[in-house]
Amino acid sequence: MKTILVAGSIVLSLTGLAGTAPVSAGDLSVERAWARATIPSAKTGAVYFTIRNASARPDRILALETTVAAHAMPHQTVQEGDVSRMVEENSLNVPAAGVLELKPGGTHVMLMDLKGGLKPGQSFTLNVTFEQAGTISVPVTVGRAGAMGPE
Ligand SMILES: [Cu+2]
Repeated sequence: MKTILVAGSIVLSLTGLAGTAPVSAGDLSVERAWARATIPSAKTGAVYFTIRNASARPDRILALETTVAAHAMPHQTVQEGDVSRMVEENSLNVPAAGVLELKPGGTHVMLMDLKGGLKPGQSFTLNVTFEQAGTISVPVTVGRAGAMGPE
């Protein structure tokens, strides 16, 4: 009986990770890709993920594209006293042999002109084009509104 319970919990945890499995191209891998749920009429949303670069050369994001929004662009959250605002970044750099982490309150991919909002449990593809590694199709899982990480 004990054995069966243990096996059951392993299956559950594997299913939970399925939506955020790493995808890679060349020396880059993208993992833990997620977005926050929005209300159905929302026009903007945010996507977060972690990029690992195994190469001795830096890389950078040149373009972002998805079917759920008209535009996707890199944004940075800037804190000025008590006020935080978002500014567009021209490109996102992935350091040589390093990690670029997109997370709430920091760097993120802004989705503009969403086509019907983002629902919890929904998944969609974000195509991320890098200067060196080429295009990676990243599966994104939508978590709760206000979530601080992938579930
Ligand atoms: Cu933003």
